[in-house]
Amino acid sequence: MREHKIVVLGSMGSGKSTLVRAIAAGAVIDTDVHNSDRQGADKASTTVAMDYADIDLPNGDRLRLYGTPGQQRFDFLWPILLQGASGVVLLLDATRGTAIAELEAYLGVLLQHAAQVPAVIGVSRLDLAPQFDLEACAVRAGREGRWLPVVPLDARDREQGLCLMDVLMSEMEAGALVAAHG
Ligand SMILES: Nc1nc2c(ncn2[C@@H]2O[C@H](COP(=O)(O)OP(=O)(O)OP(=O)(O)O)[C@@H](O)[C@H]2O)c(=O)[nH]1
Ligand SMILES: [Mg+2]
Repeated sequence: MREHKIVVLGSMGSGKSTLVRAIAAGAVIDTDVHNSDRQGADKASTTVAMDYADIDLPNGDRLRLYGTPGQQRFDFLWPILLQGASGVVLLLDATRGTAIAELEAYLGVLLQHAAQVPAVIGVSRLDLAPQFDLEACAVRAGREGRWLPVVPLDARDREQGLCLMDVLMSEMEAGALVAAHG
């Protein structure tokens, strides 16, 4: 059986905890508390350490899924959680005017702490921001020396979450092939 450590990064309120819960369909450990940072994101709770779930995939593989806390004051945890990761999901909140700048910042985090780790960009909350420029996002994601897929999704929807994982697993398989054959 193959196990994959997958880490979900992204700004506060982008839906990291929601995605982990949706994919795990219930069996989740989370560390969410009452949210006092309403400036960061206007929602009831926020993650202070991580979300965690074990997911058995139909193909027999197991995902160990970690959601990071989005608040900037927890940025020291991101590299710790990224250690040993075999894949990364970078979640962007389409409703934030600063989404592309945030993408830029998180790509920097990846470059510094997980440069070789396969990654995909998920864009959430698009139903609330239909004017969001996915094209600009894809262009920025392609300037990284490697091409990162951009996948729009509703983080609350299990099927869409699993689709995102499928894209990531394909990236991981492609990465493994390249590593094996140069
Ligand atoms: N309308 C809509 N809501 C969404 C979508 N994806 C996520 N949400 C909602 O957005 C909010 C995201 O909250 P969380 O999952 O707590 O976000 P987080 O990234 O874990 O935030 P922190 O832990 O604070 O960093 C939740 O209320 C979700 O229900 C989407 O595609 N559309
Ligand atoms: Mg969270």
